[in-house]
This record gives sequence, C-alpha cells and structure tokens, in this order.
Amino acid sequence: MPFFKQRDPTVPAGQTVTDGFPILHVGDVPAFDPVTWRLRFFGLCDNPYELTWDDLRAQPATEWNGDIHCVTRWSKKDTHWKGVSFKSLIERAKPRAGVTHVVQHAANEYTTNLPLAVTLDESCMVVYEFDGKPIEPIHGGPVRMFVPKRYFWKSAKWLTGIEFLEGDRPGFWEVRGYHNDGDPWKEERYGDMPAWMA
Ligand SMILES: Nc1nc2c(c(=O)[nH]1)N[C@H]1C(S)=C(S)[C@@H](COP(=O)(O)O)O[C@H]1N2
Ligand SMILES: [Mo]
Repeated sequence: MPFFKQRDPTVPAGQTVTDGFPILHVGDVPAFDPVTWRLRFFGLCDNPYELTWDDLRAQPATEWNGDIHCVTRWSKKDTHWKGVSFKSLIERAKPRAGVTHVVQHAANEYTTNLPLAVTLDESCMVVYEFDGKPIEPIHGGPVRMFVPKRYFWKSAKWLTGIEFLEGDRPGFWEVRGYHNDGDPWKEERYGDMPAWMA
C-alpha cells in the first residue's frame, strides 16, 4: 500500500469533489421577466436575432450528464443539465467567416470569452434545467450558459446575449487575471501576471 492516496484520475488536478452546489457570482441575483427577457445573437453575423423565453423553450432539447469544475477548486460530479444545443443556436445567426471568438453577455455586465470552436462542442448548451428541475435563480436560472469543458466562470449565469467577434476580447474575470482558456484538465486557472505587477 502506498503511503499517500492515489489521485482520482476522473477529477482534474487540484480539485476537491463536493456534494453541495457552491454559489459564486458578482452582484445581486437579477429579477427575471419571462415576457421581456431576450437572448440576443449579435455582432459579426449575417442573421442577428433574438429569442424570447417561449422561443427558447420551443427549441429541441438536449441533455448532458457529467462533472463541473470551478476554479476555486470544487468539482461536482454527475450533474444533469437540459437545454438547447449552443451550436444549433449559433448556426441560425450565421456567423461571418472571420469570426474567431464568442462573448457571452449576462446580467450585471458579466461577460466571458471563448474561441468559437470551443463553443461548437456538443456539450455546450443554453440550459434551463438542472437535475430535473428548473435552474434556481441563485444558480443563474432560469437560463444560463453551460460550458462543462472549461472552468465554471466560463458559464455565464442569467444569460442575455451572445456576441460574435473577429479577434478576442477578454471578459470580466479574464481581464482580472483569470486564464484566457480556462481548461480544468490543463489547470489553466490564472493567466500570466500583467507586466505592471511583475
Ligand atoms: N452572470 C454571471 N455569471 C457567472 C458569474 C457571475 O459572477 N455572473 N460567476 C461565474 C463563476 S466564477 C462561477 S464559479 C459560476 C458559479 O455558478 P454557480 O453559482 O451556479 O455554482 O458562475 C459563473 N457565471
Ligand atoms: Mo468561479
């Protein structure tokens, strides 16, 4: 028997599994009005459009089962999410050929950036159900982004917009020192120190 415990290979390095569901966000939980809420697809695309809450719920649903990882070192196993394939929503907007990045916009001016290619993965969804129930407001409900292959700050709660860009534009945490890519399997927690801090 080794003296030390073997690391669980199903959990990224530096993460601890929790049965709870920690809550992390800046600002207050915003009010949601199902009549006035819109999800806007805008920026560099040929078919900018808006979805209402009813439109979103009328889209074909997809589901995903798996683990989520927060940069603050908790992981939660076997979570179950239901929503709409992000790829299908993006394709309808017809992003221009030069688009390289996607910025999620959310309540309280929260933003987060990702390469377009990352968001086309089938695990990326705009979600409205967690473990068989509507997502609670405190967890970004009724509608949030879901990008399980990145640390959870790359999944905006209270999603309101998707912007297509030619070139990158770091979001709320990315400009505050979080890693631009945020892949938990590469432990991409924090970026390089800005020159003025070094
Ligand atoms: N709109 C918004 N979305 C957000 C955040 C935020 O501050 N505002 N925080 C992010 C961070 S840092 C994390 S870890 C997850 C936390 O989601 P949870 O509270 O459902 O666990 O939401 C992400 N999405
Ligand atoms: Mo986070």
